[in-house]
Amino acid sequence: MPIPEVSKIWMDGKLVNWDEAKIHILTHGLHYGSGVFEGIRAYDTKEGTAVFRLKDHLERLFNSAKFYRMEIPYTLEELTAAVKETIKINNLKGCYIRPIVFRGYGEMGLSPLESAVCVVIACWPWGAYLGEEGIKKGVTTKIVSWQRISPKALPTQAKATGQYLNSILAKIEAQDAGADEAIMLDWRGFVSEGPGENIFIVKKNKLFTPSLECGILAGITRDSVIKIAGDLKIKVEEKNIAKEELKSCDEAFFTGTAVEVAPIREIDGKEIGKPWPVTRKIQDTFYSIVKDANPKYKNWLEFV
Ligand code: PY5
Repeated sequence: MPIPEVSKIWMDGKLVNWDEAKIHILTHGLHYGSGVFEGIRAYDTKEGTAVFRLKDHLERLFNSAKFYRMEIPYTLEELTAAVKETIKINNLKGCYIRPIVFRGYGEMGLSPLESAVCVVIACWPWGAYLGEEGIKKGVTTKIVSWQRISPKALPTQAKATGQYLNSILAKIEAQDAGADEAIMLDWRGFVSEGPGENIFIVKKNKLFTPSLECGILAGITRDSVIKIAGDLKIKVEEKNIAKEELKSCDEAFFTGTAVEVAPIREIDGKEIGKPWPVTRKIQDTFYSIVKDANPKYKNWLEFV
């Protein structure tokens, strides 16, 4: 689906017209994937537009940048203000926000240190990543043959653009098999995550999710779900999950900013989960936070 155009994009401190938000073809980040980014959502809550866990996302952006020795030439407070400004200027209520920090035009060698660090913030309206149907009726998945990048090859906790080639291959393999989304195993064969989302399974009313050593991105939605489950008195364990445990679970669901909380309906052609009693409890609480500004979790909302 094409990106719905809005009016302005924030580029290195200036608001530029959507059509003029361009970079040089010899940008380092384009050639080598030397960039880091975030995916954030703002929601049209009943108390106004609010960005979900903005500070946590921006902190992760700064942390990702550190791995690649990129010094972001703005403070966290400045980027917070820039995100809000970009939402406001575009008259957006609920939207997806994509800050990206990348090595710009300068050198063509692999050493990135001489290339400028560029910062861009774009936002646009973006519906459910795996479709509204997916949120309601669950998504189909395939356990793909591509392994999730190993923490020995790349810092898996960094959200870096180049790392997403791994996710792209996984996504294509799943789509070719007719599935909505991929599930990747880690370098040891344990369950890791989806191309752009974390995974949880439910077994006997308890939640299990791969631990950080499984090469996953430390998702902010994952963290939110762990806290929500705790409040709902549902036990959560982070551990190594074998492929067989995944396939024989009672329920499973994805979490992520783009995907939100999406039940899994099928794994490798086998139906699972319906009617997702535990998943629905988590999902309902999540949406009560982001849509109705559930007072208990209000500190997760940054009002614009
Ligand atoms: N794992 C990977 C590899 C991700 O890319 C993402 C987020 C997550 C997990 C979930 O993290 P969080 O809950 O912090 O969002 N993916 C991006 C997103 O905006 C990009 C998806 C296309 O959801």
